[in-house]
Amino acid sequence: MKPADLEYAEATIAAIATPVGPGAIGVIKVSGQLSERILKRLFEPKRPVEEFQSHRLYYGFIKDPESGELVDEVLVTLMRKPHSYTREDVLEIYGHSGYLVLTKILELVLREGARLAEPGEFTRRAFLNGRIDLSQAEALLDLINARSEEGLRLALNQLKGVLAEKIAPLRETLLSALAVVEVAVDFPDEDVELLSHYQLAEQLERDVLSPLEALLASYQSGRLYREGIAVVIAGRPNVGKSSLLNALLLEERAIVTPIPGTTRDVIEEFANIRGLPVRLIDTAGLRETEDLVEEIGVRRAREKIAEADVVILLVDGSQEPQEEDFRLYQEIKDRPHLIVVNKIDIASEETLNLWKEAFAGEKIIFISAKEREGLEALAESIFYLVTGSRREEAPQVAPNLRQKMALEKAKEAVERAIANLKQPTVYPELVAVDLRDALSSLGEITGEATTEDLLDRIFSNFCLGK
Ligand SMILES: Nc1nc2c(ncn2[C@@H]2O[C@H](COP(=O)(O)OP(=O)(O)OP(=O)(O)O)[C@@H](O)[C@H]2O)c(=O)[nH]1
Ligand SMILES: [Mg+2]
Repeated sequence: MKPADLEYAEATIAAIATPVGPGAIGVIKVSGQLSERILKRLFEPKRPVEEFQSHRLYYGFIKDPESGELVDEVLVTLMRKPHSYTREDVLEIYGHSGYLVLTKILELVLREGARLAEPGEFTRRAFLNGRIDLSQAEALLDLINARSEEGLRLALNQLKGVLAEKIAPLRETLLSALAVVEVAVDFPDEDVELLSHYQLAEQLERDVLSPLEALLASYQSGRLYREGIAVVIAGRPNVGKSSLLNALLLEERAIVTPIPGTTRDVIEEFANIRGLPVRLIDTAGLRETEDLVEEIGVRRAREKIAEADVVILLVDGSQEPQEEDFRLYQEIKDRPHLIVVNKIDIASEETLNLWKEAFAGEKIIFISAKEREGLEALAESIFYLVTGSRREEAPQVAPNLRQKMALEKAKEAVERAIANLKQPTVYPELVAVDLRDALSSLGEITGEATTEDLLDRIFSNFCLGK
């Protein structure tokens, strides 16, 4: 939020809340104390209304109060505080979607005293007014951006407050430990040790440190489901990379021809592999080339390989292994990779055996992109390569990067407290500092302890009208 003054923060805000373009309905959202006045000024109900009731739909027209011009036929609803998204009075106007109509209504709303909302400002108010915690606000973003069923499930869990629920008992334990330590600080001469230092350290280990470690572990697997993974298909020209991309996508996305060097740029599309959002990347066939365009394509392909979570080295099973295949293998062998032998529908037993020998010790998957054979096995191998185990399921919660960093800070502080408590001479002041650090780091996750900067950073990722 730019101007930090109160007036700015308390102003009535408005935005178009639906994607602008031709569609069935478009929604204008208004939040703040002017909502009802704006409604009364702009809305002409079909049947006279004495007093607008909360959460009721009214049918009528939006009319410019100055010119008397009719702007749109609409439904409106007023949601009185605190029973609304932002916990302020919220007005929603459902008009016909169309750029001109919606901007016209928005202009009228602004003329009546509202100001344009910033991205995420409605949600920010929901947070500032205590309706949701910060992790729930972030979950809304995840929800909107979810690319897979699992990602959606994780976002919904977080929206329900699962992460905050898991953190609450940790805070409780830290607070009671802090109370014990502070008694020792305040009454150094009293010999009332409620818990021995060692017991306190053990309690922190059991009730705070290990749950923190478990949450941190869920970051890694959660990230896979939330953000997805990048899988690059690499290989010599003409081995069937684009065919494989199309087969996995179930659509003819990339051009396929028998001419080597068909693909000259990087092609990326999202696919879903066992609930994992996967960015599939088809690349230019890797070879030495005189062609400038192709050469740039080859360079881009190498960049993509460097960033990939998984590299598929695709080879042509209908031909014998070639020098170039081995050179490429050297390039990718230190990255998470799969050797995939294509065109088994036209390959002879002999050449397939040559490939088995050539890559003995490697996991080899045999497929035919053309006949769509072996694709299940390939999907399975990709899944296990990134999730690391056969049994791994998506975790219940998946902290995002910001939350993970706060968890790490909390963990380090708790570790310091534990180490201090295990010293022969314990300085309770020092332990108290560490415990308070841990508490404030955990507070950052749910938003008990935040800064304007942090809020700006988080909410600016939202779209307008959210
Ligand atoms: N028989 C058979 N032919 C295949 C298979 N996969 C691809 N092809 C054929 O191989 C040729 C090259 O396929 P592409 O998918 O364009 O190969 P590419 O690796 O993308 O080639 P570049 O973009 O030039 O590097 C085309 O004629 C495909 O029809 C397969 O599984 N079996
Ligand atoms: Mg291609």
